[in-house]
Amino acid sequence: MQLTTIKLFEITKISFFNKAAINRLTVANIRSYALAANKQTDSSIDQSSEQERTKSSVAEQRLMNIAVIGVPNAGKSTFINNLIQHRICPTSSKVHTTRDLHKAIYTTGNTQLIFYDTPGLVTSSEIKKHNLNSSSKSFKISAYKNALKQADIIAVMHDVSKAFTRKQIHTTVLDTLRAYPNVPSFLILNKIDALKSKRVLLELIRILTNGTLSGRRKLKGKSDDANKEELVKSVKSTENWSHFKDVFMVSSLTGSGLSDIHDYLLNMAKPQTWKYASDIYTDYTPETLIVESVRARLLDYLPQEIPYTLKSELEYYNEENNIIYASVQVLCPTTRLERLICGESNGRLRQITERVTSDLVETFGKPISLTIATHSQTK
Ligand SMILES: Nc1nc2c(ncn2[C@@H]2O[C@H](COP(=O)(O)OP(=O)(O)OP(=O)(O)O)[C@@H](O)[C@H]2O)c(=O)[nH]1
Ligand SMILES: [Mg+2]
Repeated sequence: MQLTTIKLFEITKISFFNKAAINRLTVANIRSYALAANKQTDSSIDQSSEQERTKSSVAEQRLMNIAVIGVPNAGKSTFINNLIQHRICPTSSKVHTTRDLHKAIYTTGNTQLIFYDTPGLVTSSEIKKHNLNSSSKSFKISAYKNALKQADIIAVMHDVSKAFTRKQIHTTVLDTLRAYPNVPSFLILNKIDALKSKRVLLELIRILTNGTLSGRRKLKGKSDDANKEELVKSVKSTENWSHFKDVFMVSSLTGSGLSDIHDYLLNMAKPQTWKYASDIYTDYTPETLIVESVRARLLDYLPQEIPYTLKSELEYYNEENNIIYASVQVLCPTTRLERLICGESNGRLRQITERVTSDLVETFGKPISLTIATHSQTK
């Protein structure tokens, strides 16, 4: 293939203020581009039929606002990306990947679904541990409030892979549900692929819904009065939530069970004018998406708390002939950390740059030439 003759990597080192060095790694990721180009040819047919399908008169339009909430790392962003089959929300294996309220907009047929990807709520000790700024907690709470004010329904994402926490809906999530009693909610048991036995799921549903679904307690072999008494007791001693409308069991990673939620949400959408044009898929600017995608992969590739000490900033952004050119600078507190990020012969930085580039090709559906530059603030 002709494209293979094009140079894949270009690494230059330049000096910076005598003391520090900026280490640059550019990846014009031709392989991802070729993949995307193939995908685009295949999907160009889909896109034109999609456009036909999304030509919907205002009178027929339906809308649904879905706030996706849960503790950090529960899989909220992965869930949204895989449900709508478009990488819009940056994800990573570490907590606090999503830092701000972010909308993913999905339009199909006459229906628009707006997903509010929220940052996981945190306690004060977590703020300290992950080097989040002191206003993070109130900032996150206000992001939650904004999402919930707009929401027609709340999707509670619950990670069932963690044995220590899976029997309890986190107090921050319960507090949020209590604060918005009029907004219906449903529970998503996520990461079921990580369970050795699925038998535990039925018991978990019973525990997490306090034995109820839509407030109806299902107690076999008891009189109505006994049932009522139990229900009152359970609401009083509530450890979990008695008012979920529905429960789904999914693996957001493999996609198992997601089509049921897709159809469920489409069916529930109410007649209402769309908030966005059918070709808009996010409220983030491309610049923010690029910086957040770099940050997410730094979280993935670097050990423990190190990535939380880094700051990523956009240096350059331009789009020419349908190709995105972008440069992101990663500020490292010490040269030791800078060396760690770059790895031997810049190997790690190259891997990170390649990975972010391929993420962004999926996001934008067009080629991107990305430079990641590191800059250490001290010697
Ligand atoms: N095994 C498994 N892993 C999953 C699943 N869903 C998400 N993950 C992983 O869980 C990690 C966290 O996923 P995210 O989508 O970033 O989680 P989040 O809830 O958005 O996290 P924050 O943005 O930090 O609040 C990633 O490594 C995902 O690959 C799943 O169904 N199964
Ligand atoms: Mg997230």
